[in-house]
Amino acid sequence: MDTVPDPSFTDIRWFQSIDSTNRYLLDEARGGAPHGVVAVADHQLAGRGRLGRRWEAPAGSNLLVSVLLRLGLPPEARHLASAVVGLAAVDAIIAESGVTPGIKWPNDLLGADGRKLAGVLAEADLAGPQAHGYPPIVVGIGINVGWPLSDADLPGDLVGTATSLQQEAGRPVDRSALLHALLAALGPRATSLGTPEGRAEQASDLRRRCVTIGSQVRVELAGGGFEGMATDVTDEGHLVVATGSGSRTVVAGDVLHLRPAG
Ligand code: BT5
Repeated sequence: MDTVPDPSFTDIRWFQSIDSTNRYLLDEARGGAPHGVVAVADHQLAGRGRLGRRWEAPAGSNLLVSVLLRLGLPPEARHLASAVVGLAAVDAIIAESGVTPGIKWPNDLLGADGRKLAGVLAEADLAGPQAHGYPPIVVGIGINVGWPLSDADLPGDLVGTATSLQQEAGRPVDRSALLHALLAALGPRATSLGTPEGRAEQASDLRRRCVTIGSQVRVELAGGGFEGMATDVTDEGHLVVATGSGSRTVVAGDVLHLRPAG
């Protein structure tokens, strides 16, 4: 049987320097850009994390990439849009470096000892113009490829918390090969979000990779936090946490691993 090439993620715009690849694609989306546009940067002047935090990466060292998604995704399953980018990154990292990262819910990729290897930021413009039928979701991922090489590279607040593929694999990893492997893995994963069966499959992959399940966690929410044992990820990609007073499902929030699984 002939294989049909997936047309997604072939419009790759690579910048030497830009403020933020997420900001760029959100603006492009407002101008009507279609599903599948990719922005990559050698250096970001204002790389952003969640909740106004900063994403650090020296010029030319790490993979900084965002994708514009327009998916027929029910609003309650929106978390899966960022999950498939994390899952595609795991696929690519395994293929290109031999390292197998775990996923910390909602979206961090962790090295073997729990240090952060990558972070994902999803930003939706649900009120913006719905060009091409679906609202835009921009998902950006920063993967530490060549930086940090050791704790000596890190600013004080990140010492002991961040790692890189080069540290984990013990050899340099090619950023461009990693990007192409990520986009190749993302095509079919993003397409599968269009059906309930496909979404269940992606949620199942997330469950398999998620090292938060089985961990004692503290969940930080806008109005306060709570502690419990993370027990599952739902088919919408939400985290289930067992507490002394019953099970709670977390749709969005920051999670701290108090005692890791196993
Ligand atoms: C994230 O936020 O982890 C999302 C990071 C997304 C970055 C990508 S790069 C391409 C695209 N364009 C953008 O502008 N952003 C996206 P969060 O969970 O809030 O984590 C941020 C926190 O991680 C910071 O406050 C630091 O403590 C820490 N951090 C910053 N840079 C790091 C790095 N390179 N490695 C590990 N930890 C880092």
